[in-house]
Amino acid sequence: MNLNELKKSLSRLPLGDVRYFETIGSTNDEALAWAADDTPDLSVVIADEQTAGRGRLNRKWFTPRGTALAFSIVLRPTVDERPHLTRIVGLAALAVAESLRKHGPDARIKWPNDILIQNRKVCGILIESVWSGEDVDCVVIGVGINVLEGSVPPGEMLQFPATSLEAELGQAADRVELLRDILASLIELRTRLGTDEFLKQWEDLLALQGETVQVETEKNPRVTGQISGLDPDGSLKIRNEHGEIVTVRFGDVRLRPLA
Ligand code: BT5
Repeated sequence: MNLNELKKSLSRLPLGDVRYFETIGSTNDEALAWAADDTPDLSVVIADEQTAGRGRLNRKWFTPRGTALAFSIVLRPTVDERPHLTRIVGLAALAVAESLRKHGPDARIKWPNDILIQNRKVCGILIESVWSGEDVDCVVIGVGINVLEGSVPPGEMLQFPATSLEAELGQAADRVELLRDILASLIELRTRLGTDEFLKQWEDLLALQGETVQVETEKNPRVTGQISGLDPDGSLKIRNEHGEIVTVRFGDVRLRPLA
């Protein structure tokens, strides 16, 4: 992977600017700094290695050299998109899941921000927003995908089982092609961000449907039940043991199958 190859492969997409690093702390940090310098909508930062990759709540994201796809997109929401900001995590998750499904594996979205194959995490998404008063200035979408087996962290680092595309496909996917597919898919899905069709597409790809799951959030008590769908704002609806619908809002949510 290098900047020339990336620019060539991405040249037909209506992107802002593209930056590539062989090694970097975190592509999200770079994108946030770049966004403060007025970089245009759909600018992308890609790195071959991250030495300080971040998950939510500053958890670590493992990105060893040459094994993974790690990138961040600077999105500048339009006025029409602003009422739907909570759907942006769905936009990113759908773009990744749909692109991975073209390669074969049954990729599904573990709400809100993980992509699973065979119930193992193959991708994590980190969304960070920058506000100017009441208005959102930009949203940085960070995506980390385990491509080669070497990208999967050691078991003691994991709260949830992990996998890679190589392990699931029996061969490595081309990282540059995968990136192009994801960006193309995101650009197309974005035109439908506020529609019912978008919500339905997101719902259809949710993982763990039909299974009993447990959801823990920082603020709310633990909820056990089955996934029943999404609210229009993208919140998760769970039908609990009493048959009541409990809505789980975004935040630090931990969703897991109750084995
Ligand atoms: C996430 O957080 O899953 C979001 C990860 C986002 C990473 C991308 S890479 C490009 C961009 N730049 C960044 O600095 N970040 C973004 P969370 O749901 O909090 O999950 C973090 C947890 O996943 C960790 O505590 C580990 O248990 C586990 N983990 C770390 N690295 C992993 C990997 N490569 N594959 C699977 N699980 C991993």
